[in-house]
Amino acid sequence: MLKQSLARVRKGYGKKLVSIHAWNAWLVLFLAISGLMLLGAFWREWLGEGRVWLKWGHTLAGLALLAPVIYYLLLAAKHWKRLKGKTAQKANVITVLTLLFGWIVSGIVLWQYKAFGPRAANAALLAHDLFTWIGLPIIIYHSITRTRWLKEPDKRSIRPEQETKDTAVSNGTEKGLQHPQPIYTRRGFLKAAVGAGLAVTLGPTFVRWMGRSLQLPSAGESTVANANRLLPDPIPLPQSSPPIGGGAEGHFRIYTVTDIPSFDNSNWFFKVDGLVDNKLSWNWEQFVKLQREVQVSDFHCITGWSVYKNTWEGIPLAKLMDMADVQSTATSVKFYSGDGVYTDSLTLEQARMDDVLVAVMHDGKPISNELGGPVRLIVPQMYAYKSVKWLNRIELIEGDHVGYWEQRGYDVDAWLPGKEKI
Ligand SMILES: Nc1nc2c(c(=O)[nH]1)N[C@H]1C(S)=C(S)[C@@H](COP(=O)(O)O)O[C@H]1N2
Ligand SMILES: [Mo]
Repeated sequence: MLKQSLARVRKGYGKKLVSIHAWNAWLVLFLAISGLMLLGAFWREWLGEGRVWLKWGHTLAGLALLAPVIYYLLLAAKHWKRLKGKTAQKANVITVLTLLFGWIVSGIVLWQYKAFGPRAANAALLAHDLFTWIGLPIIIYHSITRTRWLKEPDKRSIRPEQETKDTAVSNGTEKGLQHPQPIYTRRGFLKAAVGAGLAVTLGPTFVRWMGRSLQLPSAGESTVANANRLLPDPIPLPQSSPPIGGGAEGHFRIYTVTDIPSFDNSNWFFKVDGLVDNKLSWNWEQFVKLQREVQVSDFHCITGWSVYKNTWEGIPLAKLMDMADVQSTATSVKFYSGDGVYTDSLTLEQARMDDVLVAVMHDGKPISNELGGPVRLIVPQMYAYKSVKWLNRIELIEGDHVGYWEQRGYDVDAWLPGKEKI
């Protein structure tokens, strides 16, 4: 009697482990694919605003991952006992728990980036990426080795019931030797995982690798290449070259919502118009003659990366506004990108902050087309989605304009934590 009921309890517990494992596996698969898609520049262009939804899905799935993890932890003591002597499987459990813990904690910091601030978000992004590059191969390896274990049920640590060869044989069928229940789902899972995983990871990486390897050997340094052809080159001020900030620390991830545009003297212009008494328009030769200033500032993206100590050289936005003679009815400044799609805005008061810069040079060099050159906006006290790349038009307007990413879910309040909101 006692033996029987014990067996029943064990059986129920084994089933629980199997379903925890299955849930965990599917969630991790979804998280891996969506995470890699969020990371890849290739998908960023391809997804467009779908990216915001994907990011939400990724965040929600990450939070949902807490359920199987907590459920497992409740059963862990029991499972651990059953793994007595099975060192490899114990190591596997610890590895998986460490990975999940690392992903979840860093993921929560990235999700709540404003509460934690840029420094913590930088560390969390690094950890999140690191866990991914270490964890993904481990998980792929684990899935593949498990297919081998399928054929040897004794070696598996998670089973719906404590099946032994004896009972299987006593079933009288050969099938009984294998594991009838989870084998199909696991096979299906594996096929989906390997297929989708390979397509998503290798596809775009391969495409990018191809693109890069056909260009410069040092294409990792994205600032080297500049497809813009604008002459004459701007001559850096002494504070820019060598840069008074000592050179930027960190790497820009290249973001765009269109193909990356490039410009030359024939198609580049810059305008200030709208509610102004004095509409302004320049071509490149005229624009490089405008008097510039130099500033050192940090640059923070809400996805967790930052570039510190950038030495930017450009024209303070307030100066351009003064030159244009802003009318009293104007309340906001709208910024247009030469990509034809991206826009953003600041209130008049924000636009007049003395560190808002229409930048032409970075660390003493022209801003490359990939990084938004020849001219991009820099708003150091706000998250970088305000820093419109390929800026070519400034319009003074009455009322608000909701920018590209703000229309798609980014906070209208882009202020960095700790900045005084005006
Ligand atoms: N035209 C344009 N400007 C843009 C963006 C964009 O996609 N298109 N992305 C914004 C975001 S979210 C960030 S973090 C920075 C990234 O700048 P980078 O590509 O030079 O690293 O540019 C901002 N300005
Ligand atoms: Mo960003």
